[in-house]
Amino acid sequence: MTRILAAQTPEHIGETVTVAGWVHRVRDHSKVLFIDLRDRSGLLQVVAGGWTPEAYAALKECGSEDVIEITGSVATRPEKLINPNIVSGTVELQAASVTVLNKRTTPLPFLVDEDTSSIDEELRLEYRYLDMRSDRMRANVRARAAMFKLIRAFLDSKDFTEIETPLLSAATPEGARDFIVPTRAKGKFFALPQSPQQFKQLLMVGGMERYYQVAKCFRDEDSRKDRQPEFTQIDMEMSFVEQEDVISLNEELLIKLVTELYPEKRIQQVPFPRISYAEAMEKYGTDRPDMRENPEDPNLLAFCWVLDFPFFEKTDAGGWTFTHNPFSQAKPEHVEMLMKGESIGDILTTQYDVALNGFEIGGGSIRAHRPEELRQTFSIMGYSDEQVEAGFGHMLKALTLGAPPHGGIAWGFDRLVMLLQGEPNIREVIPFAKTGEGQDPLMAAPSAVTMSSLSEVGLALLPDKK
Ligand code: AMO
Repeated sequence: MTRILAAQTPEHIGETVTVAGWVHRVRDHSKVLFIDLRDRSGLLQVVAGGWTPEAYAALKECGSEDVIEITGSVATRPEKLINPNIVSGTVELQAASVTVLNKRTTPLPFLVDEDTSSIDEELRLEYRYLDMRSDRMRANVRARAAMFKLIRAFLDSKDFTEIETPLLSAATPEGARDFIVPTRAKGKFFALPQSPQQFKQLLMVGGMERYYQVAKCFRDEDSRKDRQPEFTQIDMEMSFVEQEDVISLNEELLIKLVTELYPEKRIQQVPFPRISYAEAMEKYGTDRPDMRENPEDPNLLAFCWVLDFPFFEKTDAGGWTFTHNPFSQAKPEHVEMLMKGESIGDILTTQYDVALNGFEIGGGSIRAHRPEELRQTFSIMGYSDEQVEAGFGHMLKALTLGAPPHGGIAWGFDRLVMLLQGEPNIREVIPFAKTGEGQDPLMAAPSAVTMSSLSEVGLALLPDKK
């Protein structure tokens, strides 16, 4: 018989149906046995007793998290036994036959019929597939999917094209350390992308005009509550736009996301307030201000845009480096300063960041689409012509072959999900997250490789430092 879901059982009152799922809880009232069966739709109460001795005996053998299939008839519950807290609370299934599809034979490392947030996190990550059976974790995983769906529908409706860019490629500067991938071409390495920055700009040169991607990014930096070595961006780029176009499109999308998926939440101010970097630093002491009137309110969302960032900052060695993105354009009124290399510390960039409740959830800029501006940015940072050519010659060349004005943004998707789901860190909303130390306890990664794998890629390990 075709399987139906727990949530569908109220549509089948009086009928014989088959359901399948996990044993969530067993309540043994000596002569009557109740089992809460869990499937992807929720819970169903199953009952067996002396009137169906075989089903009763089979269910009596079942323990938490066994996977079972049950055929039985759907009966309405008396008014006073209706349970409004479960999807099938108006009915119960009277079991006639039970098949055990997979018996759980290992002791459960923790219970999943209750919230797991107080369980040791490393243990939860090692057994993430169990952790995910708990309500909260399942809701977090599904929230990501609901958001992807809405974001894709919105961007598709605005004539964007979803395009994948390579994971194996050359390094692009985003300010963190790269994860490098050795190859069989001895001494040659790929770098995993810190972001699709260069590719999305090249897509604009390629005439795609409006690109987006759910992009995996890799940054070898210390993890924090809002940082993982591997994370997800909603990345986009548009041609023939100015700062205002990118900001207003993203604001529209963020508002739509909240109103449709989180109707219980309130956005403090629409349009989102805008604040300059200088003012944010002065008033809030940070470039990702928490503007909430009442930080105690879990349903209050205070978005804001932070603008007018300095393009460059001093390095420890006394030179200059970019604050956000070397591919950005200076603010139009500061392009001349950039080109003359004057008052470098005062040059502002077209960078815009979007912050939410004190977290930076996205950032982008209008890009330098004229090669001489990009070249000048690298020269201010002290790159020699040879270094620029070697590192960015491909970008500079592309900008000489008909590059439209363009700009874009990337959202830190995991951070946004964390804030909307009310979680304290991004690991809670990443299906298979790494620990705070950047380890994956489930797959035991990173891990050693054999000497022969190393020698195939021309590597040998240095001896341990004494
Ligand atoms: P940026 O480096 O600001 O910009 O990254 C965009 C957003 O990604 C999020 N983020 C992270 N989330 C989790 N873990 C991390 N380690 C991590 N690092 C960054 C932040 C951040 O705002 N290419 C540019 C975008 C552009 O200019 O279009 C970029 O990557 O929320």
